[in-house]
Amino acid sequence: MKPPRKIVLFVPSFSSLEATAPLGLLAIATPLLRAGYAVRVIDATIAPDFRKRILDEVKDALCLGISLVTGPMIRDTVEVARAVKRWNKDFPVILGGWHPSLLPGQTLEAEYVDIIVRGQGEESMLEIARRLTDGAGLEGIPGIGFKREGQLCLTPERPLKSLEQMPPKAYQLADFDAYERICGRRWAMYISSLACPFNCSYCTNAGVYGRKWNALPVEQVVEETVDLTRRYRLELLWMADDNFLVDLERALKIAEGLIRAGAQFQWSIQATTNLTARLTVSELQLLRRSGMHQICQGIETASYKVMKLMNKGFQNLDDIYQSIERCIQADVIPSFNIIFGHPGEGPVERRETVRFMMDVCRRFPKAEFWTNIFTPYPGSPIFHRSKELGIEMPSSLEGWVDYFPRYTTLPWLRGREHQRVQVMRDYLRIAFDRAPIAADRRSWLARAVQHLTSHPARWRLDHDVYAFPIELWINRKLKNILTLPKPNVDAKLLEPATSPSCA
Ligand code: B12
Ligand code: SF4
Repeated sequence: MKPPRKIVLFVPSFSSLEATAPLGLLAIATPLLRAGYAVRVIDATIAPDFRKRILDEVKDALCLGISLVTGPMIRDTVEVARAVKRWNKDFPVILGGWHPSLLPGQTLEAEYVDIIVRGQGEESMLEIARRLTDGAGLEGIPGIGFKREGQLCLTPERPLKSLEQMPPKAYQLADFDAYERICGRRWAMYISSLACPFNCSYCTNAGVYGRKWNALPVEQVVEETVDLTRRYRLELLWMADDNFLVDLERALKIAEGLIRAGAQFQWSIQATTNLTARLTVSELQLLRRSGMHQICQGIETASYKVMKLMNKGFQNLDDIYQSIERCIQADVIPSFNIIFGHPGEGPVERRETVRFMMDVCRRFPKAEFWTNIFTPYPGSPIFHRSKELGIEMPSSLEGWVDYFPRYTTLPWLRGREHQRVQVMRDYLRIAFDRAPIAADRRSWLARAVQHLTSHPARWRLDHDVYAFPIELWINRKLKNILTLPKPNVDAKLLEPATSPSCA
């Protein structure tokens, strides 16, 4: 009997309503399709019956590939892999993506994992598929790990390829109608450059991409993005590049190209604060005219002491203020990420950050902030200090399920202080309005309550008082009354309950 030529690819839910096609799987699908394999992509976000579908699809398939990052995605990964192994213990289960790339050995140790792929997966996955088809061993394929007679074998790293050398992603496999039903907006991610020249303490980027920034040519970006948005009627593209503005001239040329091509879509980027601060108002206006409406920047802290500890010496608050002013003038939303609880951040430094956020939001109501709690990821520069910091590393793949920046507890931020930070984060959420990618489906009543509660929330944040958080309670009650679509894995449900009486 001929070996099957179908490959099933699964991506667990991202715990987010901001649903769109998983680029990692679309990337590895192209070489497989070109080699004549049939590819089924099953995304838990849009397929509530994903367990059943996977078990149906694997019956006449060659292998199952799963894409995952550290955190709650591991829960579905383990469940699905175990279920497949119960059906057929010899059916190959392959894990790829950031978690297996950063912790290859430990991931491969799981009894339900046969193969892991480290780093870029396009060529590795194809080579694995070919060997499985031929019934051959996996020796000699760089960048993978597999088991041989119960022993773990990790092959040497696969040299990184530039983005230009990679095939286009198989967007045709994505069911954009289904994503739109969940998210309320029709959008996709697009990658125009790879890696980042910086090396922030908490970031895993350098661990995988080695700070070797490289980018697609301007013409290709313009052509592909215009085609993609027209073909699938997308209203928004999120450039998931780690740092879109590394080459400013290129960024401006992309904007010019999109204007010339009559592009009709909105797009947003991620970039560091220092590179964003280089943009003049007229450059920002050019980008805005081309559709770029938002720049997401990881400021992470407003304390210079913590910035230094984060390896973010390139940031300057005065520059950031001026840059926000220019963005607003050009009608570009400056959006910022904040990390609370980085080692070295105590209550004093946290207050500096909250005061900065309050000041920015009052002066520039269009600016927005998103907050997280520091999560020490394997592969990040700070991770080698985990022992000294008292962080216990989970000893198995399953142990990483709860590693999630929304509710991480740390040896120096736990108990009442952790609860206090969580309540503070909730107040920051209601104090100022922010626009997520997902369509805003709140009723007028929910909006009105948010508006009303924003005033006491601001007072609390100004005075650092979070006891008896009645406004949060009202907001939550309302959310429960109003039926909102829920992602399959709602990380919010995993959050430890916040005590109503923390001060
Ligand atoms: C877009 C994105 C998101 C989106 C995802 C939207 C979506 N629908 O896919 C959103 C906003 C939801 C998100 C959320 C989070 N993210 Co995120 N995200 C990214 C980002 C910027 C791009 C990912 C991407 O699509 N890349 C492009 C594709 C082509 O690359 P890729 O996924 O790496 O895939 C390649 C390889 O990994 C491999 N591969 C991938 N899957 C598979 C599967 C198989 C079988 C094989 C063989 C190979 C393979 O081959 C691919 C092609 O080379 C990355 C940073 C980055 N540079 O990748 C961070 C990143 C993945 N995110 C990260 C984090 C930490 C998070 C959050 C925890 C953030 C938060 N504060 O909550 C959450 C986690 C959500 C969850 N599920 O648990 C970290 C992950 C670190 C880690 N240890 O896993 C990254 C790496 C950022 C960073 N530099 O630290 N994220
Ligand atoms: S956090 Fe952002 S700026 Fe810092 S290294 Fe990672 S991708 Fe680069």
